[in-house]
This record gives sequence, C-alpha cells and structure tokens, in this order.
Amino acid sequence: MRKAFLVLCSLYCTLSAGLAFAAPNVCVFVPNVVSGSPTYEQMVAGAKRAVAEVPGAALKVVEAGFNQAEWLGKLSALAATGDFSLIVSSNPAIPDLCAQVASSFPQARFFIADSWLPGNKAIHTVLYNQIEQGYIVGFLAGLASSGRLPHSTATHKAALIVAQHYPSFDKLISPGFEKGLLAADPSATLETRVLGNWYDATKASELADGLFDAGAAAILPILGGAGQGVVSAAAAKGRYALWFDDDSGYRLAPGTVIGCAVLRQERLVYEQVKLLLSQGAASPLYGQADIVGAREGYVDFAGDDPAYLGLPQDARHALEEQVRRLKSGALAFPVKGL
Ligand code: RBF
Repeated sequence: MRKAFLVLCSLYCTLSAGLAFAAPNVCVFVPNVVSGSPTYEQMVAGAKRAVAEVPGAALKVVEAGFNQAEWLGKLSALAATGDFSLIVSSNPAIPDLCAQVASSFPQARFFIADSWLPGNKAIHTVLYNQIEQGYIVGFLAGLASSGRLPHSTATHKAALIVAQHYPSFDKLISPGFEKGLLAADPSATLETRVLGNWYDATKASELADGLFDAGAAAILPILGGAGQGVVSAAAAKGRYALWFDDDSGYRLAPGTVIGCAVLRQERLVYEQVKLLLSQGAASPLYGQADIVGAREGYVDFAGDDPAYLGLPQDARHALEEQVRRLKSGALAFPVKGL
C-alpha cells in the first residue's frame, strides 16, 4: 500500500515537474516558402529572436509549399504531434484552417499575423491597417502618373498585379492604393491583373510589360517572390515599381523601386510570441483579434534609400506629409476587421 502510494507520488512529481519546467517548442508554419516573401522572412526572424530569449525553447520552421490544398493536412499533422506550445503563421487564409485544426486538437494554440479572426479561444490574430500601407505607395504612383517624377509623363494610369484575390487585398490593399493614387492624381485610373500564383516571376514580368505598354506609370506587385519579375520589367522599360512589406525592393533594381511601404512584422511577431510564451495556453490574448497601423508604428514608409531620396524634393515633401498625417491620426482610414 505504502509502496503504491510512493510510486504514485513519484509519478505525479515527474509529470508536474515536466509540465512546469518543460521549455516551449514553437513551430513557424510558412504558407508557401520563406525566400522572397518579406512578411514570411520577418515572421521567421521575429520568432527566432523571441525563442532565443526563452531558455531551452526551440523553434521549428516548416515551409508548407505552394499547393494550398495541402496546407490543412500539414497543419493538422503538426498539431497532432502535440510537440508545440505555439504554432505561428501569417496571412489572412490561415485562421480558418487553424480553427478547423483547433476543433480536433483543443490543446493547440496559434498566433497568426496579417489576419483577423475574433472569438476563437485557441487563436490570437493581429491584422495590419493595409489601407494605410496601400495609400502610401498609391500616393507615390499618383505622383508618377501625373508626370511629377523624372521618368514619368502624365499618363494618369497605374497598376496592381496580385497573385490571387483574397480579403485583405480586395478590402484593404487595393482600395487603399486607389485612395492614395487619386489623392495625388485625381484623374488617374487603376488597372489590376491577377497572376494566379505566388512564384512565377517570368509571367509577372510579361503582365507588367503589357501594363507598362498600355501607359502604367508605376506598378505595385503583391506577388511574394514573383514580384521581382515586375521590378525587372520596370527596370527594362525605364518605368517605376513600388514595393510592399519591407525595403528590399530598393535593392532589387536600384533607381526603379521608388518607394517601399513597410510592415513591422518582425517586431510584431517577436512581441506577440514572447507574450504568448510567457502567459501560456490560458493567455487572454487567445480569442483576441487586434488591428494595428501607422499610428501604432506597425505600418510605415522606408524613406532613407537613395532611389527615394533622388526624387524631386516637392514630390518627397508631398508624400512625407501624407505619412506624417497617417502617423498622427490626422488622416485616418479606420479598419474594423476583414
Ligand atoms: N505574400 C507573400 O509575400 N508571399 C506569399 O507567398 C503569400 N502567400 C499568400 C497566400 C494566401 C492564401 C494569401 C491569402 C495571402 C498570401 N500572401 C503572400 C499575401 C500576404 O498575406 C500579404 O497580403 C502581402 O504580403 C501584402 O502585405
């Protein structure tokens, strides 16, 4: 009897010590691949930084590949291992998949950046105000389409090339870009083309060629790694490209990308992963869907590259005034969800 009691005690101690002191494992689930996609590169960097600050914690990065039909199965398989205290991901299509996985594996917890899903106790999301992000580069496109930049004439045309239609593009990025475009060039028109995938830079380049030939003064690609094709087409035609999410566009073809509207996704992922790991599975953040923008410092303009600084001073001042107003809240495009 006494022996059985001691065995039970030691089992209890081992289990509770294991639970109390087990270092967290974090998994970053990348929908597509990391390379060439600034939001994913930043997500991995932010998660790495957070995990490195938690003694004993480990990070696994899983690239789910370009076949979106496989993402749910791959996510389920990761949750089924029970190995991870937190699964981190990014993009507006992921919360629905995580909600399905969470209903089968209720112990799983998810942080999903660049997305919005309130009310699921297993999932914390943060959405960016991408009306603001689109507005900033849209305004630059309008400076080009009204002929106020050196390599532009007043064609009053600008364009977007997107990999696929999805909620934050259709409801935030595209309307934001158009608002910025019209603010700088009230008679401009916006063309949109859909590439159909997130990797084909050659086809992206061909789409861009057609748009430039039809008079587009500047094009913003929302294409992940395929966006490079738009930048090379712009460089070859002596026209302008714009860039989203980080400032790497400036380096793709110096002088061609004249503005990068950035997201501070590295910082966001770092902060949220640290918080969620310290608060554990019962964190009040699970179930919460937050929205951040220029006022909070998560949407910004990278204006320190020579390609941007070489633009005429009056054009830069006009753009910087818009960015200042977004940051102060004097210019606001409220977003309530997706
Ligand atoms: N953005 C990328 O940069 N690379 C990608 O591979 C990528 N894949 C996406 C897949 C889906 C299903 C959706 C809905 C969005 C994807 N995005 C991707 C877009 C991303 O969420 C974000 O809107 C853009 O990076 C602009 O900030």
